[in-house]
Amino acid sequence: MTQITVHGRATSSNVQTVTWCAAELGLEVERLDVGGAYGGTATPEYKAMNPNGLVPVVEIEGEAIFESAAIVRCLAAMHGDEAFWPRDPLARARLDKWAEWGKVAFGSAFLNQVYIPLVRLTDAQRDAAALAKGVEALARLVAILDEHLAASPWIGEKFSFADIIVGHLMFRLHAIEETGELTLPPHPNVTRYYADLKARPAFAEHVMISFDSLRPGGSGR
Ligand SMILES: N[C@@H](CCC(=O)N[C@@H](CS)C(=O)NCC(=O)O)C(=O)O
Repeated sequence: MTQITVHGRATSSNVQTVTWCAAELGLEVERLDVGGAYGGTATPEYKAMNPNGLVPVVEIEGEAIFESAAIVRCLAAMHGDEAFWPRDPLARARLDKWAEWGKVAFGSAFLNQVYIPLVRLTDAQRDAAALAKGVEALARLVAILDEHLAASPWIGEKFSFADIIVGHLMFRLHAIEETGELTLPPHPNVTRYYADLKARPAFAEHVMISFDSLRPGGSGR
C-alpha cells in the first residue's frame, strides 16, 4: 500500500479533499497538524515545499506537491481505476470540466463570497451588501449543479475524482443551510447528491468535521 504524508489541519476543506481522496483509493495517510493555529507554514522547510505557506502539502514518493486539486488528480492518476480516473482524455475531460468548475467557479464563489464572510468573520467585519451579492451568485451556480445532477447520479455516471473536488464543498454548504445562516432556492438534486456522499464512510470520516473551531473566538485548529 502507498504511504503518503499530508501536511495540513483536518478542519481545512482543501486538506479534506486530499485525505478523502486517499481514503477512497485505499491509501495509507500520515497527516500532520499544520496551518491555522497550529502554525508551521512559515518555516523555511515548509516554504521550500509550498512557497505560498498554505495547506495542504502532500509528500508522495519523496516529492512535495501543493494545490489540493493537483494532488487529487495525481493520486487519481496513480491509483484510480478507469471509473475514478478515465485514461481516455475526452472521457476524463467530461468529468474534469466539472472538477475545474467546482474549484474555480463554484468553490471560489462559495468559499470566498459566502462561507468565509458568514462563518469566519465577525458581524462587524462582514460586508452585508457584498455577502448578498455573493449569495445571489452562489444561487446561480447551485442551480447549474442542480440541473446537472438531475440527469446524473454523480458528477459522471460513476463516482470519480470530480466528485471529490466538487463534493467536499457539499458539507459546508448544507451545514450552513441547516443552521439557517444561508438560505438558497430549493436544490433537490444537490441535496440528494449530498445524501449519497454522506453515505460514503470516507466522506463522513474526512469531510464531515465540525468547522466551529474556525469561527471567531474559536481555537483556529
Ligand atoms: N488553492 C489552494 C488553497 C489552499 C488554501 O487556501 N489553504 C488554506 C486552508 S483551506 C490555508 O492554508 N489557510 C491558512 C492556514 O490554514 O494556515 C489549494 O487548493 O490547495
